[in-house]
Amino acid sequence: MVSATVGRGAVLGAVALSLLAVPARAATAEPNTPAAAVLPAPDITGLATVLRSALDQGAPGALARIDDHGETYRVTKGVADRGTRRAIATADRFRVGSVTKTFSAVVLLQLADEHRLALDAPVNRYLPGLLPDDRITVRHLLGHRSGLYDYTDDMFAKSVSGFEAVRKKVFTYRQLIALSLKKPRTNAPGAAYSYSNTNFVVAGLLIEKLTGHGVGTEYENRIFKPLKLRDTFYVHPDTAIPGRYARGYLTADTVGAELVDATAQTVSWAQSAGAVISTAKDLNTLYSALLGGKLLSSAGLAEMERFKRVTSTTAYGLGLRRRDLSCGISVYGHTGAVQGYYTYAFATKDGKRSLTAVANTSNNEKVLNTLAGALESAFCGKPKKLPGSGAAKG
Ligand code: REY
Repeated sequence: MVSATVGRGAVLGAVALSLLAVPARAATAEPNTPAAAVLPAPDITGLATVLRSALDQGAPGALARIDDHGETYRVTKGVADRGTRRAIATADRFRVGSVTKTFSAVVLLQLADEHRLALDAPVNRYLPGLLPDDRITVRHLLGHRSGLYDYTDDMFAKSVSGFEAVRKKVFTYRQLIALSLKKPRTNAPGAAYSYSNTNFVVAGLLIEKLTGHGVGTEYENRIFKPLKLRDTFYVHPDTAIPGRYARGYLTADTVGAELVDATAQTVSWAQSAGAVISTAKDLNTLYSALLGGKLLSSAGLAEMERFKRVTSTTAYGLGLRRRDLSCGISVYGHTGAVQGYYTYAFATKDGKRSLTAVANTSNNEKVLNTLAGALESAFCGKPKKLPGSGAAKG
């Protein structure tokens, strides 16, 4: 059930894999990381170990794909389907969760590029009376600084029963926003970062208001089609993933309880905050194109990349995360957590190396934290030997 593939589909063992690591290529140094003049070769053996650990911690399957300057690395472990035991494949589609937020931010930043939207204008200018505070701007939404309470905190306080209560429901954006507004704001507009799906639900409503189209149409015309993302879909409120996909398994809150097959759902509780379906290849293409300047003007991309620190190793721009890795390299992308799927999709600043790693379970912090190790393997390469433990000099 274990397979690891490199390049154009050869199936190789772990030993052969380590011999095949491509030589390090020169890459643009990150402005904030002068030591990172050369991007280390990806550590494919390390990546396989990360995915194996995710399985040991409860994920039925895990996949990773790296696209690096035209070279592709694929690693998989475990199954796409616990019933049939079909092995998971890197081409399997899955629910990307909040990676959707990058798609929504790109649409709004393109509208800003087209002078149809001002980032610092109050949301209420475009949607009169929607929000209870005229000071909340579009930029606050996209940077999670509006203070709008995240209604999913209540909705999924109990993971399985919360999910079952909404899996077939169809919400309007306004119904979701009303759920948020029942609760006090978490901070004054602009005062602090507080991650909230509500921000990107308002973003969806704004896209609809400004364009006269649903977000699916705008994603399609502005992103899916131009980038030829043929495995990327927005099917809301359909509950099925089209074509070949990995099934997603939600971990119950009770230790030892059976996993819940969460594959079929409307994802209406998230919509423009989390309902896109895609593949590892397409997400790598998305971030390569975005960071390579193919989706936004350079001014628009610069707005997206105005990062504000969240933790010592993470920062948030506009619908875009930054993670600062142990080797001093920073990567840019988004994470996703929707019932049954965890996703990490990140790329280097120039977009020339990208990684998507997925586990087909969720509500399992161990798996989530383990999967973050895929970023280290993909972008930092093999861990450096400790001084004194070999030939490497400290
Ligand atoms: C929703 C609950 C998490 C997931 C969320 N996802 O905000 C957005 C994202 C779209 O960031 C669920 N967790 C799980 C629970 C926790 O139910 N009690 O892990 O499947 O991607």
